[in-house]
Parts: sequence; structure tokens; C-alpha cells
Amino acid sequence: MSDSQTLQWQALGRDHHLPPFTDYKALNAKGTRIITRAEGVYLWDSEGHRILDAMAGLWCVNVGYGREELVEAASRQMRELPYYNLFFQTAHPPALALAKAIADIAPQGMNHVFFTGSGSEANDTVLRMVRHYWAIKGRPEKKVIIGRWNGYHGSTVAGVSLGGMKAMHGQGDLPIPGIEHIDQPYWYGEGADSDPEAFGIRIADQLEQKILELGEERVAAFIAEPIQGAGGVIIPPDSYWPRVREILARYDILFVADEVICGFGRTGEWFGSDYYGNAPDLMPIAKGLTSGYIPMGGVIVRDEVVETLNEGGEFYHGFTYSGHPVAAAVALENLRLLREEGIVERVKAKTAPYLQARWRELAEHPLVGEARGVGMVGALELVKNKRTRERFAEPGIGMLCREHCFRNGLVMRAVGDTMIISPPLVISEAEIDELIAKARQCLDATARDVL
Ligand code: PXG
Repeated sequence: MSDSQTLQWQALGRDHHLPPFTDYKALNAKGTRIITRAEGVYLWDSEGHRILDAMAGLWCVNVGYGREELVEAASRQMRELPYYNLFFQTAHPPALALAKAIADIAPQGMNHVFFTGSGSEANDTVLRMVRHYWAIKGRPEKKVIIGRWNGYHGSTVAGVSLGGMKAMHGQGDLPIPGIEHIDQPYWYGEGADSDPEAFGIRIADQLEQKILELGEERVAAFIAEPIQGAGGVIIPPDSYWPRVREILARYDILFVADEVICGFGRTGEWFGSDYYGNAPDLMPIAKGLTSGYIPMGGVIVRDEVVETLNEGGEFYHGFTYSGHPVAAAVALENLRLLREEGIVERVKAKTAPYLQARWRELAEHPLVGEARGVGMVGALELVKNKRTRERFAEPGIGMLCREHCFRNGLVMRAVGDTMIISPPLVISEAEIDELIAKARQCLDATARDVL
């Protein structure tokens, strides 16, 4: 039931707001849910319901809601220097201190950061930086970037183009030229009866086939998320990344690991690339960098690439808010909390193993074909037939389950018929128990509707 205040807000939305990734007509018929405050791992809506946020906002509120330290850091910086830019040979302390703090936790040999306002801008930066890099090296024809179908790299023109979401490509005549895609390592959905490790090798080998088909002399870079997030928490078989590393070692192309979701502790390591033992050349970051308290992104760049950029004259690229001092101050404080409170270590040693063990119990549920996860992410595949992996013919089972979750005080995200979690890294074992209990109730309610 909506009270009158909620109805007023919903009317404002209908009359004035165009929200992201939304079917406007369908939403206007239904009305939005209004979220008014948050604390720890919980949200409250305008009708007073308490909701366990198992998505950490949009995969980003790593330290949880309500951290006064971040509020203080922002207000202190706003009083001291609310804005100045990094263009034209000026800088300010928060951006410089943050670049150093990021270099301290980044993989070895990655000591420089280019700041942006978001993950999408970070990937626009990647596209321009890798093409600029090869041009400086006297190889301007090396400009094709290979991404993966169903990968997600943002919603700007470069982000959508590098990503492999066909529905997004269908709007606005994308991808732009010079982007190619290979298959994703989605064993449950696309591996049929094959052995998962053999499947991982077969899919990784597509990278080599694509490089050979295009000609190494035309390929600038390969971009991939260590674990695909928005595509449905696609966790590659163990064979996949070692094989990709072998292939990349044979060819002179750059490796871009999109760490926007996996970065800052999500896997129990600082970066997803650490978790898999990968050594990328560029790492776009955002989200967990500030725990979502304020927008900020960036690209962490390997020393050898920086050495080349140093030889290239001016790089005509940057944003008004690159390295914004308030965002940088919040990010610095957020990294301090993650470090000094041992949050990433606790995820690895304690809460991630607990979450993963409890999450896999849900595989017993009649609707669940597979329960998978790494660190603080997880996915459930909802299927009609567990043995054959047959999906439901009618679309929208995931959305139905998501509706049951919301009514039951839990946020899970639906990617088609895959249910996703990515909770704040500070979630406790008792809160994990609550998450699992609620998820089970929602699955039961969904099963009653469809089985
Ligand atoms: N790379 C990755 C891997 C992402 O997940 C971006 C880049 C773009 O970041 P910005 O800050 O420009 O949004 C993302 C963003 C979802 C969802 O529904 C996921 C994202 C954004 C919005 C929704 O899963 N990921």
C-alpha cells in the first residue's frame, strides 16, 4: 500500500524524471519504489520497510552504508578546496595522495592512475589511451579492441561498444567500428554437455583465433571483466584465465582488465586480477573505489605503457571532474577503512567462505539449476528442469523472483533468469544467514507461482 507521500514522489517521477535502464511506459503504470535512507547493509523505503541490500547498491557500497568517516572526509575537503582541476599543469593534494594509495594496492608495476568520473568514462579513456599508445609506437593501424559478448563496460558510446550486450548495441547504431567480440566463458548457459575445463580452453582459444583472423598487426587490446558482473556473474572455469594468459603472451597486444566490479575487495583480494593471477596493462576502476558514496572512476596503468605515453606529447583527453578533490578525499578515506579495518582480509578468511557455503545450499532448491559464486558475489540459475537445464518458456521468472524478494525485504538483482547477489563487504555472518533465509523464502514463493 502506498501512503500519500509515496504517491507524491511517484507522481514527480512520472511527470519529470527519465530514469536509467527503464521501460518508461511500464514503470509509469506501476510506480517506483522510493528509497529514503540506509545503514550498514540495510535500506529503508518510504513506507518504512527495512530491506537487506544484497546488491550493495549497484555492486558498489563495499564498506556499507552510514560511514560517518566518509561524510567527514567530504565535508572537510569541501571546506578546504571544493573544486580545482588537474588540467594545465596544476594538481591538488587529494588526487595526488589517492593516486599513491591506489598504486600501493595495485598489482606490481602498475603505479599510475588517470582519474575519471565513472566506470564508463574509464572505459572511454581505455579506448583512447590504447589507440594513442600504439600510435606513439608508430603503429597507428593497431586499433581493434577485442571484447566479449555479454560483457559490460558501461553505457557511453565506447562503453557500449566494448561491451557485448546485443540489446544495447541495437540502440544508437553501435558498436563503433574497430571493436570485435568473442564468446563469454559461460559454462552453465552455453557449455551444454561439455566438461567445464575443456569448455574454458575452447572459449579462451577463440581469442587466438580472433587475433589471427584480424591479424596481430591490427589488434590493440583485449578487454574483459575478471568475473562478468552485469552479464550474470559469469565465473570462468579454472582453465580459462591461464589459457588467455598463454595466448596474450604470444602476441603484442594490451590486456585490459575491467575491475569496476571486481576491484576493491569483491573477490577477497584487492583486485579480481590478483584473485586470478592475471597481470593486465590497464585496469578501469570505479564503484568500490569510493564505496559509491560519491562518483569517481579511473584507469590504473602499467609502467611500460606510461613510459610510452611520456614520449607522445599531449594526450588530448580528460574531464572537468577528473580527480575531483571531494571524490578523491572520500576515496582515500574509503581505502583507509578497507585497509585499516582489515575488511578485504576478513572477506577472504571468513565471510566469503561462509557466504559461499551457505549460498550453495540453495542449489538443493527445486528451481535452482546452479548456485555459484566467488568472494562476495553469487548467482542462482532459475530453471524449469534441473537435470536438463531447461529454462522457463515464459520470460520474466527472474523479475518475478525479484518482486518476491523486494516484498520480503531483500534486494537481489535479476539478469534474465539468473538471480544475483553482491552484498556490502562488511556483511556479518548473522546477516548472511538472514540473506539466505530470505532468498529461500523468495525462491519458494516464485516456485509456487511457476511450478
Ligand atoms: N565496467 C563494469 C565491469 C561495470 O560493471 C561499468 C564499467 C560502467 O560504470 P559506470 O560507473 O559508468 O556505470 C560497469 C557498471 C547492473 C549494472 O544492473 C551494472 C553496472 C552499472 C549499472 C547497472 O548490473 N556496472
